[in-house]
Formats: sequence, C-alpha cells, structure tokens
Amino acid sequence: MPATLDQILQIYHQSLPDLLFEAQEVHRAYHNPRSVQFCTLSNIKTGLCPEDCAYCSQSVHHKTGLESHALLSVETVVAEAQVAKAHGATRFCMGAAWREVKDGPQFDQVLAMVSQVAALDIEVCCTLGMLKPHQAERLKAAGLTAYNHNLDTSPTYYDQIISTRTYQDRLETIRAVSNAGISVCCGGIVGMGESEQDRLELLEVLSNLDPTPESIPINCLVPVAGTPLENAPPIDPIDLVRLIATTRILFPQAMVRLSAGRLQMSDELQILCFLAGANSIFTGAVLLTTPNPAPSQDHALLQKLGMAPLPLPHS
Ligand code: SAM
Ligand code: DTB
Ligand code: SF4
Repeated sequence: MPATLDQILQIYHQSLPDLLFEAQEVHRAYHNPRSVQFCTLSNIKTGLCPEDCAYCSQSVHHKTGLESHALLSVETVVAEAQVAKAHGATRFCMGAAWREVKDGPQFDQVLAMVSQVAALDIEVCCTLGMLKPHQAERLKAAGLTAYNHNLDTSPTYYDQIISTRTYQDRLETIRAVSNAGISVCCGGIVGMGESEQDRLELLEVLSNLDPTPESIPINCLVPVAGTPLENAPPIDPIDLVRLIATTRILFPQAMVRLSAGRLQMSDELQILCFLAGANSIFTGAVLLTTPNPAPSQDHALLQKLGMAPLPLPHS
C-alpha cells in the first residue's frame, strides 16, 4: 500500500528509540541483521555530461577539474568486476556520465560488459541515464539485474537541482526499466539544501511506484569544489538515521544502501545507520569520482561488529 505523507511524517517523528525499534523489527523480519551487501562501482565513462545536476562532478556545466575519460574497454571493466568479487562484492554497478543511452556501438559495448559481468555470477547493475523501452529490453536480455535511476529529491525541489530534465523524464525511464522486468534501484541525495519535507516527499513518491524499488540508495552529498552545491550544509546525522529507519519501515523488503558520503561519517554514525536498517554499502576506494573508505576499513568495521558481507544467495 502506498504511504501518504502524513503516515510518513508520523513514522519519522516518533521518538528515536521507538523509531529504531520499529525499524529493527521490520529489518529482522525480512533480512539477516548481521549481513551487509557490498556493492562496487565502476565509472565506465567519466565526465563531460551534458546534464547540469548541481551536485555532480561530471557535468560539463561545472568547472570541477575532473579529467574526462571515454568509454572503458570490456576487458578493463570485467577485470574490475573480478577484483570487486574477490573483495566480497556481490553486486557490481557500472555508471556512465551520459544524459541518455544512444543506440550504436557504445551501447553494444555496454551490453557486452553486462553479459560478461553477469557470467561472473554476481548481480549486475547499470546507471547510464535515460533509457527507452527497447534499450531496457536489450539490457535485460544481456543479463542485467538492476538499473539505478535516482529521483534524488522531492518533485518540487527537483528544478532547484537540475534544469536539463524533468522529474517526469526520470519516472518514464523507471517505468521502462520495470516493464522490461529489470529490478529498479532508485533513491536520493540528502544535504543539498532540501527540507525535511522534501526528503519525506521523495519517500512518498517511491512508495507510489508500482512495483516499489527493490533497492534504495541514500546518498549524502559529497560536496565537490566547482559545483553549485560545494558549500551546501550537511544533513544532521540524527536526521539521516531517522530517514534510513523510515525508509526501512516503508520498504521492508528493499535493500537500503548507505551510499555516498561514508568517508565523512564516524563509525558510530554508520553503526546507527545499520541498526536503522541500512543493509548495503558501496565498497572500493573511489565511488565514481569521489573518495570512499578503504575496503580494509570496511571489513575491519564489520568484523568489530560481528557482522559480515552478504554472501551470494546460493553460496
Ligand atoms: N548519469 C547517470 C544518472 O544521472 O542517472 C548515472 C550516474 S550519476 C553520477 C548516479 C547518481 O550518483 C546520481 O543520480 C546521484 O544520485 C549520485 N551522485 C552524483 N554525484 C553525487 C555527489 N556529489 N554526492 C552524492 N551523490 C551523488
Ligand atoms: C547511487 O545512488 N550512488 C552511487 C550509485 N548510485 C551510482 C554513486 C555515488 C556517486 C558519488 C559521487 C561521485 O563519486 O562522483
Ligand atoms: Fe550527468 Fe548523471 Fe552527473 Fe547528472 S548525475 S551530471 S546525469 S553524470
């Protein structure tokens, strides 16, 4: 059942002990509370993106000093996926700084990457910008598990962040992805100057998707010098914990991914996020273009907590 904004506000504004208890109850009914899925990113095409997303280092509209790179070879990406798997990742996500997918040799190359990474027996995800229905179908046929396409924030705050596409454009790609039978990964970013209501309205939109996303990344803005958001105020850590717990309660079966911004978090904050129901992190020393905790640090943190990376379902 889709949730109303009032219901979401009620969940979110409980006392923290009650909120965390409810989130734990839901979490334990659907997931192993000792497991965290490791997901590793590969930036298969870097920079010179025509979109103007105010948070992004890769937009051609911002002077961030990022060095651009053409589409990587299939061999390079498959080798990265092998290393990721050896380090405990069971999901590999390929990101491209594109506004949309165009049919042609570059898309064919991505399809080859998808099928060869799928052959490694890990989950394969892509985030390539907007897709048309036939492109989603080709990705599905190549073996794609999931497609990441974030709505980022509320419908009303969206045009403060991005002017080169609309919320509706995003929703259409998400529809094409789920119609093709691909699992939808869709979440947002906090710390972009949005209000609490914007964050909760994003959850309301997600809860009205049919089907609801199987994977919900919650990113904390990594401020990048040269972007319009370089000085945006970070989210209050307790508000982040509340948001994650609320997400867990609204989407019991989803993977809730504590995504960008972990380098700026203390171990204690990450632990609270796990207790609130986050059950996945991105591992590897870089996300797409920004730094991330060293894999050894993530393994050490989980070990200290008596937790472990989520194994492959059949292993
Ligand atoms: N171009 C594709 C798109 O926008 O869908 C895929 C790549 S894009 C970099 C993937 C996601 O990363 C964005 O939707 C956004 O939510 C997140 N992201 C980008 N820059 C970020 C930053 N500086 N801090 C936190 N999250 C960020
Ligand atoms: C998502 O929601 N977060 C990941 C993944 N999906 C593609 C990307 C985070 C990118 C952080 C900024 C950067 O490294 O450029
Ligand atoms: Fe391009 Fe994606 Fe960055 Fe937006 S978030 S500028 S679409 S790479």
